[in-house]
Amino acid sequence: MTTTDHSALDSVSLDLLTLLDQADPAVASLLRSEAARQAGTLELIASENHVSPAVMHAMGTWMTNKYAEGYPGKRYYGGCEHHDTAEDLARDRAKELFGCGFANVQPHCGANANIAAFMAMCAPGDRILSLPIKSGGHLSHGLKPNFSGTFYEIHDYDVDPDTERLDYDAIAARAREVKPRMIICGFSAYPRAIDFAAFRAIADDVGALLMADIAHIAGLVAGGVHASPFPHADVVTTTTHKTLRGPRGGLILCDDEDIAKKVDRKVFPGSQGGPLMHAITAKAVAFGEALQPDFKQYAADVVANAQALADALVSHGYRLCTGGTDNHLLLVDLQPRDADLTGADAEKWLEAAGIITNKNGIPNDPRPPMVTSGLRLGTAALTTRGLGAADMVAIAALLDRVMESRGDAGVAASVRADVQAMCDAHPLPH
Ligand code: DSN
Repeated sequence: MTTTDHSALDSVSLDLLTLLDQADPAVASLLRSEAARQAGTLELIASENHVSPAVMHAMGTWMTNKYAEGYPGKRYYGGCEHHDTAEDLARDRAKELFGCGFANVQPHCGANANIAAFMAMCAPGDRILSLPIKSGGHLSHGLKPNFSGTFYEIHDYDVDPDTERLDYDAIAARAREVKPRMIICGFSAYPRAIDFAAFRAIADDVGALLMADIAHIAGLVAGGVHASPFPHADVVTTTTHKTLRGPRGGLILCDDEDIAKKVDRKVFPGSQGGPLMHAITAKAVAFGEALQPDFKQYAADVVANAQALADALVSHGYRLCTGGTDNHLLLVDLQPRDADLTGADAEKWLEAAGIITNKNGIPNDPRPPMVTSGLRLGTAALTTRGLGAADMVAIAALLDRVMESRGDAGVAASVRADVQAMCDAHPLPH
């Protein structure tokens, strides 16, 4: 799709753009450009996806006009009748999806969900044991400038330096040394399955609470292709927009009634004001979609595509951290293929060819975070567009052509044409 070709847009989007052409041409123009960018590029960022038109348009409705501080039935504002219904729908669907007794759908994002979960489970200064960002963790699990690193005493566990996988015996030993109040599992750049039962055993051994941040794998858990953190974790946080394919936002889940009460208090009034009711409404729509039988097939296809992409990249001579993947993401170590190739270069060269990725540190990366020696790839968005295993083999070849040429402009243009053809054959959801 070019900036003037709207054949792949749904009718609501077309109406919106017509409206904005009059109301705000500058915004209409940038939205057209962004729609065209998404339609005409291959999205391999592991934390991104393409929502359905139903989810997208549920975000932009009358629900954005309302203050609804509080919770259904207990609001600080009048006129919340339909907002109560929307929030109850979202909560009930989230509970059904993840098989748990409690859901708070108000966190504005994953980091906010984590702030509220920390506040519910720990006191400032408590010891936390988590995987650092340099080894695949998330900044809200303890990075110094983040709230987590500022207000809590953070201790690290790490992946095994040889296998790059979690070593549960080593984590158990570390937990015995640190004696944390809470252990965090769930990661941003870890391509292997997480053994939540093993983490529970480690937590029980030292009397710690267990928090699982399943932001990346939530859709795989909902789709039944990754083990559930329930009944093992005391509290579960997630975003709603990655493999779960909902609107941007956060979600907190648990089973324990006392923890549930604390979570509600720490989301509102503890760390947020008015909930984003338009986003909550769209979460309800997305959870409804994830409860449909075809979402299980989607989740299985995401994992199958990641494995096909992994195998194809290995056949081109790339080394994958941990040797492969069990989930939706791969972490490519670029160094063995080309010692001078950085993640930053790869990201830039691939973008010029229409392939969108992100540079990512690998375990023990000698390069700084804005450079890196790694590239993180994910298959959630491509799978939404209906690309399959054969396409993953073709995409691996395109990635290699760009990398092999070290960003040559002619090669980028030729790959760009192949990317466009693939995109034209697989339009965005519409
Ligand atoms: N920034 C997200 C990611 O890309 O993994 C995590 O919040």
